[in-house]
Amino acid sequence: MKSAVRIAVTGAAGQISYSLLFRIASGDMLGQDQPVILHLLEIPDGMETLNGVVMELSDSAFPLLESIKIGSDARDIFGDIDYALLIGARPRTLGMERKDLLSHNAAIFSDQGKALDESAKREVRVLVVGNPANTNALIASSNAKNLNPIQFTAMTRLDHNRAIYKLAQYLGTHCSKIKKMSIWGNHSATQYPDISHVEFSGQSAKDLVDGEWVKSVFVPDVQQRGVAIQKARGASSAASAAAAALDHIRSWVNGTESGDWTSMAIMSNGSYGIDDGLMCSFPVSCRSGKISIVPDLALDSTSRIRIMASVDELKEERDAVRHLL
Ligand code: NAX
Repeated sequence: MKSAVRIAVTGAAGQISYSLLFRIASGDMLGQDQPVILHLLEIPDGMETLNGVVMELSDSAFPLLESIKIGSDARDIFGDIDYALLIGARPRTLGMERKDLLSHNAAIFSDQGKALDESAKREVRVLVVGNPANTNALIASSNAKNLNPIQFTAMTRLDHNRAIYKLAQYLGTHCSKIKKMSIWGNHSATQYPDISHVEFSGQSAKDLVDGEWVKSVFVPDVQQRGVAIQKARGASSAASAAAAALDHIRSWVNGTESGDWTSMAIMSNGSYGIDDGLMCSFPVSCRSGKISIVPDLALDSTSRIRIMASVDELKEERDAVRHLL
């Protein structure tokens, strides 16, 4: 057996965590030979609920779950961790402006970035899920002065998986047959799900789909899928978000399959004309724990316009929190 790794999860009493924690503990994230120690962060108001979650985790008697630590002090909870899944965030409440949401969460993620810098292992890998995820990841990374920005990512894997499902359904095939989907930009309604490079059974998907369907059904439905789920369930996506978080970490650690790639928001290095230093979603491949933006993809003018519209939103978000960077 390997020695245990320490995984911090914030917002541990929330909806996403309620699905995620049990799957991490059962080996779905890092494999059946990898024991885990959970470090769970909640705000004081969430501690009672978290105690209940810990009881259920304990009662599951997971063979891989070595121990659980809980608390409200990020510096303590992030001590010596190998992974940080930053899920906890202030939700947008009725009447709250986007800029208010940004500033509430900016304060949380600047503090958590500093706490990671002070307490986590030097090679910690960070996934930000809490919204606005891209900008929260940018803030956390900027405040972790001694950690490399490449250790920080934000989640667009749920959008990626949604796009795969939508296209597979249209083509009458299974999700596993769809390769090289891309999500560009922000994890928001401006994101650009891009089928330009998708391969399906050795063929280019672009040649098999109606351009009008892509424009008026595929793109808006993927962009608005979260809202559709919220309406149907009366609550936002939780289990599928947890599944996407597991996929994200697995791809990062184990690598993307040859002949395929995935989507992650990572720090831009100027690729595709996207400003250096923005936390933007790109098609990426992972090898030996390293994430690389897929190079040299041809982008038509429609794709460029859509990508840049989302990048403009990322710039606005960055400018609104510049004092914290
Ligand atoms: P919940 O409201 O169920 O849970 C959030 C939890 O975070 C609560 O228990 C709260 O007490 C805790 N929390 C708040 N501030 C905290 C802090 N400073 N430190 C530690 N814990 C804190 O939300 P849930 O449905 O679990 O969603 C969590 C976040 O994920 C939200 O911001 C949501 O918008 C975002 N999402 C992001 C997705 C993505 O693809 N990137 C998709 C799903 C989801 O919408």
